[in-house]
This record gives sequence, C-alpha cells and structure tokens, in this order.
Amino acid sequence: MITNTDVAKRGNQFPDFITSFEQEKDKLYFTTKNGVILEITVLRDSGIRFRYATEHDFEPDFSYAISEDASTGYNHLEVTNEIPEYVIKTAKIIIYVKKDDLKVQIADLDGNIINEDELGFHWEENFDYGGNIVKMSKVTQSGESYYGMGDKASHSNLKGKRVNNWVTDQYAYGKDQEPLYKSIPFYIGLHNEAAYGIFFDNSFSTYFDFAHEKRHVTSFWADGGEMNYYFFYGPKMSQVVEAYTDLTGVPELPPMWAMGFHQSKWSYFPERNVKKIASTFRDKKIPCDAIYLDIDYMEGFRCFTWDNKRFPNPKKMVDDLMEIGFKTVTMIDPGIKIDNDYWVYKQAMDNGFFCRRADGPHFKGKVWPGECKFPDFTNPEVREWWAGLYKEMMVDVGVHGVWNDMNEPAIMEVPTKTANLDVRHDYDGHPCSHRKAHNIYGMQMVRATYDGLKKFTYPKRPFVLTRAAYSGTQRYCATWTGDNVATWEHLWIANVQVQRMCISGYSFVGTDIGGFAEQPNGELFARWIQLGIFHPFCRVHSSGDHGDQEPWSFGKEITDIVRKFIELRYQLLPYLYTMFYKYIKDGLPMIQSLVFYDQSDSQTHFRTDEFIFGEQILVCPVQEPNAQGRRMYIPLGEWYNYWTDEMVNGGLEKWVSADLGKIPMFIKAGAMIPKYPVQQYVGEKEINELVLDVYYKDGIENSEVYEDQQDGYDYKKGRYSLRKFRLRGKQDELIIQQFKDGSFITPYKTFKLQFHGLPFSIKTIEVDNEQVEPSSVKLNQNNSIEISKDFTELHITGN
Ligand code: NBV
Repeated sequence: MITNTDVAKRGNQFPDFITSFEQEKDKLYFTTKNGVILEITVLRDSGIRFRYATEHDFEPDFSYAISEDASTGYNHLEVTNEIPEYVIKTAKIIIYVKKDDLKVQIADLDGNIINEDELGFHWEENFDYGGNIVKMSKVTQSGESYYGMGDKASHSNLKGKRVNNWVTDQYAYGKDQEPLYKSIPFYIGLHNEAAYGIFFDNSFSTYFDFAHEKRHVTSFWADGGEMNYYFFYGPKMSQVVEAYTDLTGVPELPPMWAMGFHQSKWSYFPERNVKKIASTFRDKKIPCDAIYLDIDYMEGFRCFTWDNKRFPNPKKMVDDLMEIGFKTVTMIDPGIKIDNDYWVYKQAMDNGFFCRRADGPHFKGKVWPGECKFPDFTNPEVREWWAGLYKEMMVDVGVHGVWNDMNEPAIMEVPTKTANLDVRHDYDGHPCSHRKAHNIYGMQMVRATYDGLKKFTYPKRPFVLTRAAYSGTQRYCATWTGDNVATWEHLWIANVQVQRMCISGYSFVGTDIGGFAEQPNGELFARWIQLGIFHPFCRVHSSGDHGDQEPWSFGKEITDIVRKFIELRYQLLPYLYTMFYKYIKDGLPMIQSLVFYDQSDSQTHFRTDEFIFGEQILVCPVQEPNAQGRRMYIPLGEWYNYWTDEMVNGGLEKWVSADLGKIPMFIKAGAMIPKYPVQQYVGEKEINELVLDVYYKDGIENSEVYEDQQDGYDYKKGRYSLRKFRLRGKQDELIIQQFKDGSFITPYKTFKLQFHGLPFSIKTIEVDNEQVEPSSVKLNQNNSIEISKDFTELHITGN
C-alpha cells in the first residue's frame, strides 16, 4: 500500500531549518531538523568544498578525481552565528548559510554576490536503485556566462544549454550532441567581470542546466551519489582553472616527441605498409615523430598479441622505424576475447579479474574480437595485473606509447552502447554498480596502462592516450576527441572542443586531424592541419575505409602547405614545451579561449574561434571553404601579424587575409618566441642555436623558455634550463634582461635574435655593460643579431 509519506517522498525533498552547528578545525557541520547535514570544508581561502548528507549519513569519502598533490591551507577562517544566518569568512570570501533553509550565498569581501542558491540542495529518493537523485540549483546572475565542461561540442559559452555527462562512444557525433566521450563536471561562471568555478565531483550520470529550462536558474544534478561540489573563487578565470587543476592534478612532462606530429590510420598494416608510410615522410621531408598501429596489428583483436602474418617480427619493425626517428604507438582496448587458449583471458579468469553482473555471472559484451569480458579496472589488483601485461610490448618489442580506445566502455549491438547498469565494480573497496563506475571506468583503465608504461619505459617517459575520461584523467595521459567527421562544421567543433578541454584542466588534447569518418578534400585537410599544429596533441587519424589521409594524399599544393605548417610546429617546439611546463607548474591551460585571456573585455564572452596558443600567439582558424581570409576579433593590446609583421591595435573585429597557405596568426608585442630549426623528428639535430623572434614593444613584456633533456627524469633533479626574458622597449632603445634557473646546459652556445617591428636602426649594442661592435654581431642587415646565450643584459640603441 502506498502511504502519503511515500507519495511525498516521490517528489523533491528539501532541508529543514538548522538545529545544530559544529566545527572541527577546517570542517563545519550544519545539521537540519530533517537530518540533512551540510559539511563545509575550507580547503583554501577561495577553495571550499560543500557536501550534503541526508538521514544524517555521509557516504565514505572517496574520489578518483582528486590528486594526491592537491594543495591545502588557508590564511583566515572565522565563523559567526548571526541572525538569520551563519557567516563564514576566509581571507577571500564570505559564505552565508541560512538558518531556516540551509541555503548558501557566497560573496566577495566587498559583499558582491558571486554565487547563491536558488532552491539550493534538494533531492528525490531513488526507488529503483536506492539512494537519492541529488540536485542543486543556483541563481543565474544577470549577464552571467558559463564555460568549461570538457569536450562538449557546443558554443564555448554554455549559457542556455543543458548537458549530460555520461561517457559515451559517440561515433560521428554532431554539434551540440550529448553526451560525448568525457565526463568533466566542472564549469566556470562569469558575471560582473568576476569568475568562479564549480566542480561537481560525482561519477554518476550528471546533468548541468545553464539557464536553459529557466532563465534565472542554473542547476546540476546526478542520478545517485552525493551532492558534493567544490567552489573556487577567482576573480580571475585563470585562478579558477588553476585551483581546479591543482585539485584534480596535472601530468608529468611527456617526452618531447609526444608533442611532435603523429600519423595514424585505422589501420596501417602489414609491416611493409607501415614502413612505407614512415619512409614516405622522410622522402618527402615532412616531419613526423610517431606512427600508430590500430586494432589490426593484433591476432584476432586479442589485446597484447601480434598478428604474425602481418607483423612477423614486431621488434625488428619497431627498431627499424626508430632508426629513422619513428616511435611506434599501439592500441589496447578493454574487451578481452573469450577464448580459453588466450593467456590474457585465462589469467583474468583464474584470478577473478572480470566484471560480474549483479547476480554473479560475468558481464559479457560484443566488441571487435566478438564476445568479450571486461577487467574491473576499479580493482587495484586488476590494475596492477593490467600494468604488468605491458612488459612484453614495451620491453621486449620496444613499443613507445599506447592508446586506449573503446574504454567508455563501448559495447556493440546494444542500445545503451555500454555495459549493463547492474554490472558490479570494486571501486577501490567501495563496491558499487556500473551506474556509479561507468564514468570512471576508462579513466581507471588508462591509469593502469600509465602505471605499466611508466614502469616499463623507464628511464624514458611514458606516452599514453585515452578516449574516455573523467576529471583527473589528465594526470595520466593525453586524449583525443573521438570519432569526428571530415566536415567544415567539425573543424569548428574541433576548435571549441580543444579550447574547452584546456580550460577544463585537460590540456594535452587534440582531434583526429582531417576527420575520422568520411573523406576531407585537400582544402579542408590543409585548414585542419593549420589548426591542429596549434593543438597540444597533434595527430592525423582516419577510419581509413575511404581515401588516404596522409599529408601527401591531396596533391602537391596541399602537401607543400601541410609540410610548411608541420615545420612551423617543429620550429615552435621550445615554445610548446614551455607551455607544457607552465601547464604542469601553474595549471595554466596551454590553449586559452579569448574570454580566459581577457575576461574584462565583454567582447570576448561569446567568441568561439580565436584562441591564444600559450600566452603570446593569437590564432584564428579559417573554417570555411574558398576563403581568402576571415573576420576575427583581435583582443586588446598590440599584436603583430605573423605573416606581414604589420602591427594591429586590438579591441576590434577585423578582416584578416589568409589564403590557403596561411592561417590568421598574431604575435603579442614584446614577445620573444623561441624556435628550433626544422627537424624531421625530435632529436634529429643537435640544436646549435636558439632563435628568438623578438617583437618590439614600447613597454614591458616577459617571456620564458623551458628546456631539458626532452625525455627522462633528470629535470626533476633540477637539470632543466628556465630562461626568463624581460623586454623593455622605448622609442629608440631596447633592453632585454635574462634570468636563468636550473642546471641543465643547453647544447647551443648562442641566441639568434630576430627583430620584428623595431622602429629604429641599430646604432649601439651593449652586452652586460660592454660595447660590442655592431658589425660583429649583426646579421641580415640589421634584423638579427647573434650573441652568447649567457648574457644577462642586452642594451640596444638606435636612431
Ligand atoms: O580501433 C578502431 C577505431 C579507432 O581507429 C578510432 O580512433 C576510435 O575512436 N575505434 C574507435 C573503434 C571503431 C570505431 C568505429
């Protein structure tokens, strides 16, 4: 019989009034009459965790997202009991907790509201599965914009959108299609020039509604688990993203070759084809560092095996490829073929490593090899076993990197495309169903892969790539945006997805250049390459069932353009590597959307196409056929057109010419951009001079160059070289100071400074207070000089 209480329970329930308050150091507990407890943890002055229990009962506190290295510590915490609320003050924000309904308001120290509950926390009991559907609703402030959320293929400003995080194999997804491959439940709100962030750390299916259903309400909810969110106050977006990235972690530096150009296809086989592709790169002098082997290298799609007919001697092939500078990256999927004669299957069976259904039988799903079983990567013992499986591939065969595909997990021929929801998982000692483990399954797989590669590639650095991800996966590996399509719209999607991932704490990201499904024409391919060389992970990949998608597949004109841009990426490697260093040091996204770059300029709030590569290069891809250029917004400040050296004062929309041989690209005035010579692969050449492209500015600008051995771990012992340059320009002089840190000795002895936009011709040059005869250092009639890399102050005057 259904009682009145049952009926009431089927609807939303809300916290009642607060009956008690307790404080345990940095944790504050507010308990309501109807058994809701709000736990507020002060992590940092502007980083607060909010957690809600119902029936006085918190779940065990466990999350896969949070990094072990997350920093904590605050300067000030003061709680006062006032009417009608409790007031919590840190050195940066004030939190008000209302006594009669537990609603929360957060303000800055001047009393400006940053974020406030609308209905606040409420919940609905889940009769089918137990537990609650946990919900939170916030007031949408006037003029508020929303950013972040991982890989959503939507306008960068999510205002007016509803999104769902349920890691999904979404072949040939479309614009605005939901859900996609990643679950990154983190967004940034921006209003009144101030930014804050919310990370809803809940691995169930989560939803976010950004003023979509109701204009004044922004809400988020989950199918289960706890209302458990972190709030970060900026006011700068960079501070918000840094705080989120600090909490969920960053990777270690990848080997520099992982930042080179990579070529992939489903699939290159047999061995002679792989070698042919590699040697064609060398013949045509198109730089490339890695070639990928998709599922067809395996014996009947059995992971950790090789098809002996196609690849009779994998070790020799990998070695031969390495002779010409190619690293080999192989695919590993989670599905293990049900086959009693297959050692991986046998080991997993013998040890009970496969996932089981609720009533006991193993979970089975169809993937490439046919019926498969799936290791429970949420069990630490399984992860250890899985890591160990890589020994042969990495040590004996000598493979250099691994990509984990289909790890959502993707299952064929079922409407849900994934595992059944009743599948059981260990969840590191917190047993649960797939409803809770689904979004972190791929993450735990790739974590195990990373552990294996880290061990077996030592003393080199591992390179791992994943398709599925949850917040925190960035600690282990690079990622790509899945099965996109060779269309102009997808070029737009690729651009927003990479920007969005970067401001969602996940910078080592790229797209299948040229599109995975369908066939690009030469123009689309060239335009995609022009964008792709600015993405932290840069790989051509395609499904291969149509035409070829190698740089030379579209005729000579396109090949030459593609070569030119891949060469540019190789020249920019020291700049890119420095970006990576800053990402892992400060949590600074490698690609900055314009709103991130300058949130105080409201013109940037709805821009999607322009972005800053690192901190000093502005890029805007051409995303239409037959274009000779495009209109774009140039952010405030002074920018040099990369192709013409013409200087533009930003703060305006402008037509920028860019025929098929160019991409609109600008360098920030005052920047010193480091460049290496073009190499066919990382490490091909000894770098005997570092080019610094110096863009004159009347004023001050700082630049940095980080270098190390490009692989290995010596950098962790201080063997790196960090150069900081401070450029100060006046009408008739230029002063550059250099500050050096780290004990790595760079192989080159000199810098070649190439000046752009210098408003005078050089008359005198002083290096560390000593006059130098200009003719002895000047090259190219005045445009460049060559000086020792050890200078501390360079002083140039002119007339
Ligand atoms: O392994 C084949 C493909 C792979 O090439 C692609 O990159 C993945 O995203 N894989 C998906 C499975 C088949 C997709 C149709």
